[in-house]
Amino acid sequence: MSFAGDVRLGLSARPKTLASKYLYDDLGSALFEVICRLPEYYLTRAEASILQAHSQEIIDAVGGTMEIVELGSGTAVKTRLLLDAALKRQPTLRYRPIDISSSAVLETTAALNHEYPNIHVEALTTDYLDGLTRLSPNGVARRLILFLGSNIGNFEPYEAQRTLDAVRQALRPGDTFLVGADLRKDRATLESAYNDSLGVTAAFNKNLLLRIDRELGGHFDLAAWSHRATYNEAEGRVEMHLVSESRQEVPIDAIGATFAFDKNETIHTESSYKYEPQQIERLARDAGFEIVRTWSDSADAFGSNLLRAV
Ligand code: AVI
Repeated sequence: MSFAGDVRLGLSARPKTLASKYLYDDLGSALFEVICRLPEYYLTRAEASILQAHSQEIIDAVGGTMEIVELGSGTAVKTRLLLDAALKRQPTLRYRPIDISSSAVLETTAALNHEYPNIHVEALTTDYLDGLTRLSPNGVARRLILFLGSNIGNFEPYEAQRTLDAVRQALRPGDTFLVGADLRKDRATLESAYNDSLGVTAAFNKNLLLRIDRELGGHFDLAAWSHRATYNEAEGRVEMHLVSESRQEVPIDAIGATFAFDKNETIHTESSYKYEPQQIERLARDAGFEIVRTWSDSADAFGSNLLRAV
């Protein structure tokens, strides 16, 4: 479905909703990079601290000669820690990032080719599910698939299960999957991570309206909208919403329609699920994995789970 088609459907639905994947245009991706550096947004630092302390242990637990596939294209520190650890065990390495964004894939490929003469980067520009079916056979090497950053948390539970099933299909028994997941914790910590004091997360959220204005000829007035992120404890997820500050009507030229919003009506723009360890275990088991080991940071905020295909 196109952006215009999804916007038409989402703004016609009750309650109104827009898919979180649309948060990541160039400006949205740049804002997300900033979010990862905010004092309140503990996720990135927690996962980086786990990988800083345990990359070699993780790679040793994978065992054998391996190739590494990543869902998303990790330009950042975290992936490099694992690549470095793998290169301590083998002289060369094939690394296959899968990302829908061609600019992200190109940047990663260029940077890694420049820095690591012993890494052969073979990028796939497509969505995860398609990319997983298009991986070529990996000979005798073990395959390690990475899914970092708690990106799994932005999937609805059924989508998370479907992704794990697809990952399992791309692996042979004995191959491994490293998945990072943010853990359930107190409301105050969670809500402050998504309501930072600089207002970057608010800008990240509101950029979705700007994107509709830019790409679809929308007429959203940003001053009439505010950002809200709350922990829905029953569902175990932080929800991001855009809240209409007044009763208003917004035309979107490319859709040829006008959408009406009541005062305080919201558009649900993202869910970020927080996991209990047993939920990860169940997801893993149902997809045909066993948990080799879970590493967490000193505050037990985040888990890095190494799963092995059975
Ligand atoms: C990318 N993803 C794991 C982030 C999260 O925490 O759910 C996206 C994000 N949304 C607001 N802040 C960060």
